[in-house]
Amino acid sequence: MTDFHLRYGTEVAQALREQGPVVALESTIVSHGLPRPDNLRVARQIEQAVRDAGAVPATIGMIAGELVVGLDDTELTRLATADGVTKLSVRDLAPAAATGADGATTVAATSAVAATAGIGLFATGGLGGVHREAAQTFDESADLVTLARTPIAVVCAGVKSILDVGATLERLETLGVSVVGYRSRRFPGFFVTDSGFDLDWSVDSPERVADVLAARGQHRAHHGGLIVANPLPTDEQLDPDLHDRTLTEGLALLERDGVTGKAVTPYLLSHFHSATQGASLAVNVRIILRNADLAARIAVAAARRHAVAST
Ligand code: PSU
Ligand code: MN
Repeated sequence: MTDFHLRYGTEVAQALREQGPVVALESTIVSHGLPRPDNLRVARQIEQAVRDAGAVPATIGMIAGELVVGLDDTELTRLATADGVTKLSVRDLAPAAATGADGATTVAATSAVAATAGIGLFATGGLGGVHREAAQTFDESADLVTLARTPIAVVCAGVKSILDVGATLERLETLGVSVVGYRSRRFPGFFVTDSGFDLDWSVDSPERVADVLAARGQHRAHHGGLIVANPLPTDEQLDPDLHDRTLTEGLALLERDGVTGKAVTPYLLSHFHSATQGASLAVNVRIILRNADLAARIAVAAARRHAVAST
């Protein structure tokens, strides 16, 4: 992944020059994943969570055809509030750049751009994955295949529970993407703490994650991503019964309205937020803030390690 023209925010450019801790953030959760007007406030809070933990946030998105690593507040506001902001996966970057579009980058596109920029950590809410009807629809997020070839660590609360979690984990195995639980041997279920699936690996501090990253850097055969799966504490999750009811309902509505393709994820998330009267939104925000904090602490540990190694 090279050759995109990138414009850097001033603070991000400086941090990268100094090899300081930087955390990439995606913009699709802002434009398409969270309802207005909360989305802009939350986008700012996510950046603040990264700063509070000692790293520099680099929210990535496209402004008038230009990919920006480290959107400023005006640009962030534009992606959060303007009409006609396109959801950009990796395959959309070239056509969007050529047509001068405003766009928000998904996990896939953000990972690709961040890795090109030399950023090793990325925080989001939940990854895309294999959809429940994938055996018929072939709907599998480009997040998975992109992580297979992109050297980046993504801190997330697993994959959205709207997906087929078991199939997603199988695909991650096939694609060679490492998955480690943060202080847990269970794969998180995004809104809920436990997806019901086991993990082979668990790490219990930012320093130990930095160890994994350093080990991976020494294995040149492994160029893919690392997923750091950070579950919500059980007392902060969405009530699992409410979750299951809302999901069943949402999947039925999806079929009724004939929603397919890239509209599926935003549709289901927005159903959750309205059907739970904001309860899922509060949980979603907690997830992202916790992940931003953990990613920043890992970035700090990795930068410290690097500084020690080069003295
Ligand atoms: N997780 C969330 N909210 C989101 C997304 C993930 O909690 O809005 C977005 C991410 O940008 C992810 C994308 O990359 O949804 C996946 O979309 P798709 O399934 O169309 O690949
Ligand atoms: Mn899809």
